[in-house]
Amino acid sequence: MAFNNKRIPENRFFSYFCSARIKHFMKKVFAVILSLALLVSLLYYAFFNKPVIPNNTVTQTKTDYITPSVLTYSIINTYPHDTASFTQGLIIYNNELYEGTGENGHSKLLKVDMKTGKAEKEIKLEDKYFGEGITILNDTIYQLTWQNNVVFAYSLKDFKKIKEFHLNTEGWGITSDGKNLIVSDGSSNLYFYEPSAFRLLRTQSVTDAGALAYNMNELEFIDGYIYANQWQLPYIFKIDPNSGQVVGKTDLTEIWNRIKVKDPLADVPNGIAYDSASKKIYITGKKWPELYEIQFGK
Ligand SMILES: [Ca+2]
Repeated sequence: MAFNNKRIPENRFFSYFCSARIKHFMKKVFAVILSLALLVSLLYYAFFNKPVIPNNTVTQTKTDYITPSVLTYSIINTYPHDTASFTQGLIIYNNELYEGTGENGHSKLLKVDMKTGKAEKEIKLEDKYFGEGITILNDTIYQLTWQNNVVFAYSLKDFKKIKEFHLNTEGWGITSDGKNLIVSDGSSNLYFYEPSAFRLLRTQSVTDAGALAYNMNELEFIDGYIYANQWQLPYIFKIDPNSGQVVGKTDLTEIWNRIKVKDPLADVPNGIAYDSASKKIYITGKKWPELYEIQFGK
């Protein structure tokens, strides 16, 4: 029979059967070994494998930084403010209010009667200059310009220009710690200058909860700290001048909203002045119709 001719001989059939069983058995053994190897590897990595750190590698450690406290404030008094003034600098010196304003063609240095908001004395800058922050140290008024790289120094009594200094950066805000001048340029840096030659002494970066703080604008030195408006935002930073850390933050949103209702053309908050004799603090903004005496809470 054709069928019989194709039958596997018994010895060959036995050999084939055994071979198939061995293959099947070997596959099982291999699968078990593979599973065990995988399990051992996982256990090893889980319990014994630690990262190897070379001796000269500095591990990343958490930087010690201060989380700024919330500085509340209350309005003590309200005064009129000239809405033509694009306020860039505000200072009280010998119980008198001085203001520096910006915009090409409108930049001024003013002595202002706080009760009326009117200028008692003023000079206008040449149209090419965009005025910025002002401060007064030893009866000399310093006025920054934005991108003109010039700082003007005036005599306090008659606003007569007595010096000009070159500034490498943009000029935004300026204040004094009673010895040196401190300047902001809209970046995260504060620059400390020796006043007689406007020589740069040091640069201090400012950090807010460990991150660089940007757009610091008008400045005021109050009892050992630098206060700074943050441009386009409602915040005033309280900065430790030695570490550059923001230690406190005030949110002027409520007062800014109030101003915008009074005058839709009112621009950003900008302007902090401190009367060290009376311990009074004043704030205003660009083209704001009002200037406020405020008191910080704790
Ligand atoms: Ca100021």
